[in-house]
Amino acid sequence: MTPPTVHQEAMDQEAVHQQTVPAEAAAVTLVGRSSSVFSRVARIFAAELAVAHGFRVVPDLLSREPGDYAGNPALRLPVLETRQGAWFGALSICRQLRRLSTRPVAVAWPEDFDQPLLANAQELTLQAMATEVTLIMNQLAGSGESAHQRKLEDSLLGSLGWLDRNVALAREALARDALPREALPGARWLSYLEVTLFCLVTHLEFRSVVPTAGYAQLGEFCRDFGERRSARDTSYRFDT
Ligand SMILES: N[C@@H](CCC(=O)N[C@@H](CS)C(=O)NCC(=O)O)C(=O)O
Repeated sequence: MTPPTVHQEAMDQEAVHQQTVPAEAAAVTLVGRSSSVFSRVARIFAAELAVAHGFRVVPDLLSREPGDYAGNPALRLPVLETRQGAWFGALSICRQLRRLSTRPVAVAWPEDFDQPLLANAQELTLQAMATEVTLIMNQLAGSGESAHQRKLEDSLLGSLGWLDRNVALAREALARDALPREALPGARWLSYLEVTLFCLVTHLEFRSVVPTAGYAQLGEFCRDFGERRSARDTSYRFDT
């Protein structure tokens, strides 16, 4: 069976958002920022999985008070507050959102990747996100130029180049091996890889960290993934 087109998928997403959510999910609060790359990963998962949640903004990224990060001693966001307790970090949050959801959504997680192409795509995406955060935080804190700063920039550009060369193949492999979409008639699917990659590339644009126009394949991927309602509804913006 031919996988649904992006347009069909976008229509499916309308249905996702209309679905009633479990009562337990109403007591869920995401602590993050609308401008944060890792927070957007969690927000997209929550939208795709139709998990209702509150949103609380962390006002100051330079705060050294764990209480400002819902108790996360690593002083990082996002955090998901639930009746069970607080979940630190985007991956754990997305897994918990999956557990809270009643939507029949097939999800490919990082540990599902048993071939180097997909495993490396995931690793380079997550590392690029972490590197980008460090570059932004250095800028925010007013740290000057250093050899390490230049290495971080090389790392980010090298990873983006690799991802641009491999994103099309990786998506094919994802659909064929990790998330056989043709075997999921009428179902929805989601991969941590695609969500994180989309959040990364669009965040690099949003924060003007590096020019992204030269990464044609990544641009094409973002246009395609960006048609999902979950992506449209979570555009980056600075909280007031
Ligand atoms: N491992 C964490 C990383 C989260 C992260 O780095 N978040 C950024 C915001 S997007 C942050 O808290 N930055 C503050 C800092 O670096 O001090 C995750 O996967 O969620």
